[in-house]
Amino acid sequence: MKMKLIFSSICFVVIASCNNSSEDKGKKEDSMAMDKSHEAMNHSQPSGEVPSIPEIPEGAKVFFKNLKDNATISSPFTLQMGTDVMSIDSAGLVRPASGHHHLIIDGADSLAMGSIVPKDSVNIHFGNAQTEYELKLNPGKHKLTLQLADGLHRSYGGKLSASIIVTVK
Ligand SMILES: [Cu+2]
Repeated sequence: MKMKLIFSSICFVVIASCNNSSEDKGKKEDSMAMDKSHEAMNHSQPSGEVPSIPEIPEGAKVFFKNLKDNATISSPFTLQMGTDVMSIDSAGLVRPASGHHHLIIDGADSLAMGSIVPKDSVNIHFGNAQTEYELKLNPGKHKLTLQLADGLHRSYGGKLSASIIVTVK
C-alpha cells in the first residue's frame, strides 16, 4: 500500500512537472503575444518600455484642501486639491512620488491600483498639474472623490484617494 502511494506520488510529480513545462512554454508565448496590448498593465516587464507604477512613499496623502465631509456649498465652488509628500506634475512622464489629480463625481471611493482612470464627464483629469477646479454641480447631495494617478493615468489606488459627501445649495 505504502509503495503504491509513493509510486503514484512520483508519477504525479513527473506528470505535474511535464505539465508545468509545457504550460510554461504556452504562457511564455501567450505573454509575448500580449506584451504589446497589455504593456500598461504589466508592471514587471524587464523591457523597460513602460515604467512600473511608482511606489507610494510613506506618509503620502491626498485630500480636499478647502472642503470637509458633509459640507454645504454653493455652485460654482472653487475646489482646492492637496497632497502630502506626493508632488503634482503634468501627465505624460512617470516620475517617482509624483502624479496628477482626478476628480470623480458620484462614483467609486477609489479606483483599483494600476487601473487607468477613465476620461468622461464624471472622471475629470487634471493632467496639466492643476490643483484648483471650478466645480459646478446640480443642487443636492454629491459624492466627490479625489484619485491621484501617475503620469500614465494609472491609479495609485485607495491609499491616494479621498472621498467626501457635499450638499449643494
Ligand atoms: Cu489622468
